[in-house]
Formats: sequence, structure tokens, C-alpha cells
Amino acid sequence: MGQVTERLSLATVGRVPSGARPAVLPGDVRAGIVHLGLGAFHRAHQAVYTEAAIAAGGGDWGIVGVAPRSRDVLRAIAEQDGLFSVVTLDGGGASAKVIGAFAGLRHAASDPGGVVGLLADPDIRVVTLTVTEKAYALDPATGKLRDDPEVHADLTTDRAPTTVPGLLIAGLRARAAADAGPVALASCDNLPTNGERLRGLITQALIVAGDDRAAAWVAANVSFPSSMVDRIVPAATPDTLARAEAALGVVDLAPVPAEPFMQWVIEDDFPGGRPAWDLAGATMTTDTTPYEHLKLRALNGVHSTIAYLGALAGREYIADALAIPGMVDLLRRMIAEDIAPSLEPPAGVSVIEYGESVLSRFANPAMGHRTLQVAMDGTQKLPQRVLHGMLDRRRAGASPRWGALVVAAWMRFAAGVADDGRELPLDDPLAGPVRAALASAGEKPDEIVAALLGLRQVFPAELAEDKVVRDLIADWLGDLSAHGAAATIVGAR
Ligand code: CS2
Repeated sequence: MGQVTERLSLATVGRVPSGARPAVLPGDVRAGIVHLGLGAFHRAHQAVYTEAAIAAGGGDWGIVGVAPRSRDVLRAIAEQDGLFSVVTLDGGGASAKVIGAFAGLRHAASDPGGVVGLLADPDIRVVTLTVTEKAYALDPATGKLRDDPEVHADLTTDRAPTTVPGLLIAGLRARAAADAGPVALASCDNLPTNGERLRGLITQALIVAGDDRAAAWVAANVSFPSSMVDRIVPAATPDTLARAEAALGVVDLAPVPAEPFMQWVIEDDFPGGRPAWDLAGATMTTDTTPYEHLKLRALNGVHSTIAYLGALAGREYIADALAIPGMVDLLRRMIAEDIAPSLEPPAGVSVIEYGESVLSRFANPAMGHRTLQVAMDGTQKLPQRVLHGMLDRRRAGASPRWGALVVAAWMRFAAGVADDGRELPLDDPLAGPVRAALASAGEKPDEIVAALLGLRQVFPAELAEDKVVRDLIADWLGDLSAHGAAATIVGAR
């Protein structure tokens, strides 16, 4: 009989190799942060920075992790006394480290009142979010609150909140009523000026809720720092679990795989204080915009390009899609000709060099990052990743042809069939309107382009009605339909 390996927990963590042990343990520090969104990204990014910040700078900054809906990860971490590991993957192998930043765990769907109570707790002075772009319920093109019946019911009735905007508003109203002290609400999602987006959401939602008192309290007591977050974190697989166990000597059922690289640039606006994230390697600054533009366009925009073209060409993983002949040359031209001229990078940063480092990160063969994972939610991602840069180029009189290629690749992806005839899933909150637009269009590329560019929630009129842009997209779509993605990439000029 094989030996049964024990589970990671406070009782067994002392047995993991010393280099893999957490710098703080759950229970050692009191909670100061509530985090909404217990997904892999948070655990491999803010939880890691926060643990290191507590170790370096002290403070009661334990994180209460809130899972909005799914319970599986929460349950696994709870069974491990709040512990989980990050498995860092590079070409040469993997290493694991246990993270002990969680001071508590909550499930919003089954205990919304508990989460609302926490948001109103004076000990909580920072609320961070990684809930993905779509959970903000904002039109991606405009930042306007979407007409979502669930959000509306959360805001206008006494029912227990079920949505992220509903939870935040219920929490802020309770906090205002208790005058429980200033708090920072920090979005860590890949949205453009994510702090301003979150402020816009809260402001609009309080108007819908009709609570002027809470709105005045929020204006005086709540900050919305923007931040640029970066670390490639694919979904965990059985391989991640095996690597965690091999490195730790105990079983972790909630490990997170991640690349070695990580970066966090945060607007330093925390009225109730903050962890010493700067001592943990984060950059605190007054203006995150140059970093956000650089990262959203030169990393995420390039990522989406690889994802759509790669999925069409039948490549399962990002690293394999990057190896399609001609792909790297195409991306280099995109970075040099469309992206670099569209933005003002942070002082001392070269967009070309940044782009090269991004390409080598994407080439990491150990990541197993699926093209379909990056391709999902395209309507929520394209504006900040590609369309804003295209608008900037058009205003400068240039023709953003590589940006147009990404839009065309997304359109063909949205039509649902890969070049080899296999079905492609359209996993997107606007899948309904996208399919309706496609169904209303004819077969010709310019008809498809006109129909999809009509989605005003995604494509601003300035771009959609620009003949240069429409023609560029239609040309690429014609190539992709006639020859497939692989041939289009090789032939791209
Ligand atoms: C990716 C991002 O899934 C996606 O859309 O582009 O999650 C990307 O891996 C991260 O933003 C990297 O920081």
C-alpha cells in the first residue's frame, strides 16, 4: 500500500521545505483587507505581495477572501486552514511557496449579509477586487452602468445582494450608516483607469439606489486608487497539483500556477492606510495611466491577438500559437507600428523592449495557458486592449492595420468555427447581441464588419463609422475567411 500523503494545513506546514513556508500564518495577523474574487489571479498576485508586505512592514493587513459565487476553491483553502501554494513555472521546472495572507474566507452567495457586515467593519480599510471585466456591469465602450436586471434588483429592492455592484453598494451603505471610517476600493482588474471605472460604477449605482446620504459619505470617505496588475496565471490543472505535492511534500488541493514575473503599480491613495506593498516590490505612484496603457495594449492586446489567431489556427496553448510561422514577426510589427506610437510609456521604458519581454513571457512552454481562456469575454476586453489604441492612431491620421487584424480575428472567432471546421465557443456576456448581429449580416466581409461594429456597447461610433477602419477590418476578415489564420499570418504585410 502506498503511503498516504497528508494535506497542507497549519499542523503540517512546518514540514514543508523551509524555502516554501509562508512568511506569515493565518491567525497571526488581523484582517484589514477584504478581497472580492478568490480566483487564481488574486492568489498569485495581491495575496503574494500582501504577505510579503506584512512580513516586511507589519500591520493588521490579513486578507478576508470572498468568493462571490463558486465555493470549490474556498472550501479547499478553508480545509487547509487558509493556506494554499503558488507554483512558479519556468522553462527549467517548478518551485512552490505556501502563502499565508488569508485571515478569513467568506462565500457571498450563501452569506451575503456576512460580506456586507465586513465591508462596514472599521477594521477593514482596503477592499480589493479581481472579479473580471464583466462583473462591473458597465458598457465597455462608455463605462455606463449596463441595464442588468439582477444588478437593478440588487440596487432597488431590499433583497440580499447577488451581484458584485449589489454587494459593494450594500456594504458601502452600511458603512456610511455606521460612519465606520475611510476605505479604499481598489480594482485589480484589467480595465482602463480601473479606479475611475470603479468610482463611476459606485457613483451610478448609488444614484439608481437613490441614496444621497451614502453618496455624500462615499464622496468624503472612499478612494478609488487605480492600479496596473501583471502576472500570467493560467488555470490550475492536475499537473499543478502534482508539482505542488512534489515541491511541498504535502497535498495542496488549491495550488495556483504562475509565471516567475510579477508587477504591481498602484496609485497611492489609501485614506485608511495600506500594507507596505512598496517593501514587497510594488511601485506606489501618483499616476498609473502610462503603466496601464502600456500593459493593456502591449501585453493584453498582444495576448488577445495570439489567442484569436491561434484559436482559429487550431492551437490550444498560447506558446504554441506564438510558434505559428510568421506570428512573432507580425506581433513585432504590431508593437512597433501600431502600439508604440499610440501611447506615452512610463519614463525610461521602451515600448519595443517591453514588447520583447512580453513575447518571451508568452513563449514560456511550461505555462499551458489556453488560447480559449484568453479569448473569452472579447467584448469586455477589446476596447481597452485594442480599440483605444486604434482611436489614438486614427486621431493622429494613421491607419492601425494590426489593430484591425485583431478585430477581424475576433469577428471570425465569434462566428464560432475554426479553420479546420472545429467549433469555437463564444464565452462572452454579450454573446446574445453578437450572435444576433452575425445572424442579421450577409456573408460578405463588409456586411459582417458593419453588423458587428454596430454593437455600440463595444465599438464607439468614432471608430465604427470610420471608413478607413471598416475597410481595414473587412480586408483582413476577407483574408482570414478565404485562406485561414495560418496563411494570413505568413502573408501579412
Ligand atoms: C489575459 C490576462 O486572460 C487574459 O485575457 O490576457 O489574464 C493576462 O494573462 C494577465 O493580464 C497578465 O497580467
